[in-house]
Amino acid sequence: MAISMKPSAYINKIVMALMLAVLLLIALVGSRLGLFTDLDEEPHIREDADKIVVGVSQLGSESGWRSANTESVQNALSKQNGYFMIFSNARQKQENQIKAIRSFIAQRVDYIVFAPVVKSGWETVLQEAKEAGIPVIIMDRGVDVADKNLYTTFVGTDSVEEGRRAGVWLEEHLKKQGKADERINIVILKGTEGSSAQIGRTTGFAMVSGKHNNWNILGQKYGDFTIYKGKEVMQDFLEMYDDIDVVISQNDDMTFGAIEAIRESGRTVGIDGDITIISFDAVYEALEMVAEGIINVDIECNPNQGEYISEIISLLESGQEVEKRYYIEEDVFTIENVTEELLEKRTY
Ligand code: GYE
Repeated sequence: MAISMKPSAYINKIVMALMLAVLLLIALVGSRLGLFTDLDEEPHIREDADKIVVGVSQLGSESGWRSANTESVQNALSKQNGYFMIFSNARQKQENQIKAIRSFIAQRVDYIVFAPVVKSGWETVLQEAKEAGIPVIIMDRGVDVADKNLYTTFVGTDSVEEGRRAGVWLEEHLKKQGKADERINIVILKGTEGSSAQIGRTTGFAMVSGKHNNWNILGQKYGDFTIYKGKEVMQDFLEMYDDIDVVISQNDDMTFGAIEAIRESGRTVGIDGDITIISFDAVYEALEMVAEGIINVDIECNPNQGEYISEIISLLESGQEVEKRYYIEEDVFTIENVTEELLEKRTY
């Protein structure tokens, strides 16, 4: 007796056979296109064999300056310029940066660029990059390592010099006002604890303030380079001291917050105000406030570091030597030199 199949079982068999055929086809086409290779292994080699692969670890997005810095790097290391960039934002955490750098090493990038959130604690991961033979370009903030061969070069700003410039400006300002010998009460809003920008600016300013016994530093607190923290710290200072003459705020974002707090307390700022404001960075909005006499002086810190990085990579690509350190040119802005023309050119 012939075994006859039920119609539904028959259909099931046909469907299975069809599915198998489709899977086989996908496998065939997929392997031709290289879709099934292990993604952890050299993901860039296939698509971007002709590009220079750069892993960039940015420390966060705390300030206007930082956004401009990120944009500068992204513009310089673009596809059109021959780069394949892998970008990672560490959100202010050193452990995130270490993880990102390790993943760049695992992906065997050609270069690593990173802006270290703090100065110390990089030896191990830099050693790993060195052993993998990957050149490391440190951007913006510095690192504190005994063996300078752990990285290839540094591109950034001289934060000690920036701090010193703030001190020198105050010295001259007080002289002009005939207050060189008066007691001057100062508060300092410091950036991220342990960052080279904070340490450098504090050290540079102290080099000048240390020479003046009449400069009385009432307090110094960390404001993390953010508007929010800057305002909070300034509110604390205003509650504690009612005779503040000068605010040194280590970046523009904290300055914006501090000015808000001062105004809310009923006091005034700037050239004709109760409190002298010294800021750092010189982003567009802050320069407008300098032009209006709200901020007395802004010590420039230049975030346009991307071009320098791509130039350094070009040198390294052609086997040339690079310097150990590149400082970017910077200015000091007061109401005297913030012109319409300068504001028009300012892109950040
Ligand atoms: O001044 C500040 C930023 O590291 C120089 O970091 C940089 C500083 C900059 O958040 O705005």
